[in-house]
Amino acid sequence: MTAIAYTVTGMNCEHCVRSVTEELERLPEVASVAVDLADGRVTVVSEGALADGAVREAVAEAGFELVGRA
Ligand SMILES: [Cu+2]
Repeated sequence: MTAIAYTVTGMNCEHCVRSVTEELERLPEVASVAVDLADGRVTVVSEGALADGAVREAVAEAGFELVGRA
């Protein structure tokens, strides 16, 4: 298992958190997702390698922007 934290902008409520979490959980490699709303930090636990680009796309699909690794 690998945990990587990312900074995501635009989230401002629990609904945003749920949207981002659901999109990331669609990725087959993703085991779990934890979102710190106050810090805009999204921690993704994955099995094996997870491409930053795939995470960025999932976050964009939810309507938010991945700035980079936190
Ligand atoms: Cu929201």
